Amino acid sequence: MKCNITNKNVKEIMSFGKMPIANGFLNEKDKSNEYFYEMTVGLSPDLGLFQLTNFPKVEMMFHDKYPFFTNSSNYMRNHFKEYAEWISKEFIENNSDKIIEIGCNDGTMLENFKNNKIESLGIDPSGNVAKIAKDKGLNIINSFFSENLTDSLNEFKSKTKVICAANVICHIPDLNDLIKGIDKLLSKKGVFIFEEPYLGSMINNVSYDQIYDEHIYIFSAISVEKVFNLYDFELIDIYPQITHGGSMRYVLARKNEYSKSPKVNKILGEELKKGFLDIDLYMKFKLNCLRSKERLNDLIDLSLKKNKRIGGYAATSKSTTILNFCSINSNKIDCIYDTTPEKIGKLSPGAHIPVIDSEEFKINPPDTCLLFGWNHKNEIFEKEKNFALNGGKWISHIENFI
Ligand code: DWN
Repeated sequence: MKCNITNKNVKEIMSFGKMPIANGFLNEKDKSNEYFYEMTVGLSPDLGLFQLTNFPKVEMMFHDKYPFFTNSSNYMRNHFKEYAEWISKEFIENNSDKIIEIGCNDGTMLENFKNNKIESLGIDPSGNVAKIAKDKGLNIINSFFSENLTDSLNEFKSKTKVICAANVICHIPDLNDLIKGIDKLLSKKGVFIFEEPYLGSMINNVSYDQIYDEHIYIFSAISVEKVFNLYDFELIDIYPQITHGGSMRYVLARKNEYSKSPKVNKILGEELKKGFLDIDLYMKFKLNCLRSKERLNDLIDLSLKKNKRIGGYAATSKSTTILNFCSINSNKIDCIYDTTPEKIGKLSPGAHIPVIDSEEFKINPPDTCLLFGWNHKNEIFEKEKNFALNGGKWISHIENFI
């Protein structure tokens, strides 16, 4: 599939090679039928939008067996509680205000609005996670968000004060359709708030593992401002976040309805100065990715030469990019420890490394452990503090991270 808002003049930056579905954890018997696509990224210079230049059909990524659950991290649960409290404080004025969350997953964010007595709606295309949210008593539609869908949402049309999302908007290929749908739902003073892994953090950390099929775009303030400007929306505020290794929260509203925070122009200016519209920046990123691949393979080979047993920690979507880009398989990494029942007992996509229950990590830890859930470092290190105390060595694909 191609991105429709941006596919004109996209300049190719690099290929990460053949990639499977990032969350396509599979059974032994399905190995021979595994789907792969060529994962290439590019930049649309007009919009400064960093994006995949092709990716699998959305139905292959989001379905009734989607194995990511927002509540799998204590830290993130708390983050969403604070996010919801902040939205209520800043934007909810009275009980007649309505809120919609696009990509509500298991309802971790939306349940925080239950006590507000405002009308809320969650929309998610993955049936299994949507069911968990429904079972919490939330108002949920199991569907992809689209302009068409808004035709069935009469009670929310032009009446919604807040549409929010977290780590979701970059999953939606058709940004034209998305914004048209948002436009139909928001009230005159309505705001669209979303947060996502931030392009600037990805470039700084060389955390190329943020790039995988679900992350069709890696946004910056410049690209968000430019894309939404096309539909008469503007960026009115912006809040850097530490989640997911460096994210950004964007607040958008119809043009001239709110005054603009000075932070917006400050961050836009900084991005321009750093060269976010300049292909050279991304060519340097490419070189850094290639160097990072070499460094990680050297680290792993060094451990193997010393007869160390290597494991991976957290079977994240991101790990699929690292393992497949760096050609690391079960000859090098024994297993990946994870908490998700839907992943345990399966093989990692492409690399086919067995995923096992993270409880095993306490009983029979490896000598060296590659931290795939690096964005959850504090939570994981606290939980697994005995590993390092007993001589275990954490490693990461991100230089100077551990
Ligand atoms: O955007 C997305 C983000 C928000 O979540 C999605 N496209 C999919 C998913 O990406 P991810 O899989 O890289 O997310 P996380 O939150 O970095 O990792 C979640 C995985 O880590 C789960 O499989 C559970 C595992 N985990 C664990 O085993 N032990 C996580 C924690 C915190 C732990 O202590």
